[in-house]
Amino acid sequence: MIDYSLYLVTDRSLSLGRTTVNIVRAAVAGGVTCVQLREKSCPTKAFIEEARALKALLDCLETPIPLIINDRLDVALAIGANGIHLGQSDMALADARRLVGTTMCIGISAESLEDALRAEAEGADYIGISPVFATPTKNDTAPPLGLDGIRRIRAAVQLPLVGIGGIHQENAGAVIRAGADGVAVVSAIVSAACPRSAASALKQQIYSAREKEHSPWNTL
Ligand code: TZP
Ligand code: MG
Repeated sequence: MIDYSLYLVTDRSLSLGRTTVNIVRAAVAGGVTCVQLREKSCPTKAFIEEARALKALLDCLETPIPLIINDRLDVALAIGANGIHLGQSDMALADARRLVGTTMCIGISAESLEDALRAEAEGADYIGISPVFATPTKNDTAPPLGLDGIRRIRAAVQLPLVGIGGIHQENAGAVIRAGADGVAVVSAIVSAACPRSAASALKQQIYSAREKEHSPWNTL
């Protein structure tokens, strides 16, 4: 069972010249629980080499951390990734499932309640609620779903939910309190001066939001 609590999505163009491997190493030291390698314009060979290096790094941690590949099922299969993440215009979930069986988890980006219900019915393993807030990191997103969107999807879907889009230290707790199981971030970690402390601060927000949610004094 994957821990989606603090889910790092990489972006080399926002990493301020630092390598993705170094960013990931620092981020996991700070408490990231899951990593998605997202490469939008990397040649296939270099993508596979990078994915393999990350997989080796994450596998040999005391508590190994899963590596999920964005979009490219061929890369995920080549390196034996733990999962694949698919958007609404990527490969259909049923086709991906036929290719990977149950050897990999499949995450689906949902831009609406209907997307989330369909992903659950078709056998996704988790859902990325995309985007929660407006973000300059991705320029082709659907309109933000907001915290209300998370609440609506939470009420209708049993799968693990991970919010993504415009999430940082100040709003991560609200995303969890709205019903997400985890938060996925790009710039809040990869563009941070210190990715390790950024991850650690986010993790603290997530855990303290969960504690408050389960506290007998919580009347919200
Ligand atoms: N998918 C939906 S929004 C997004 C992705 C990859 C980008 C999120 O980036 P940031 O910097 O965490 O807002
Ligand atoms: Mg995609």
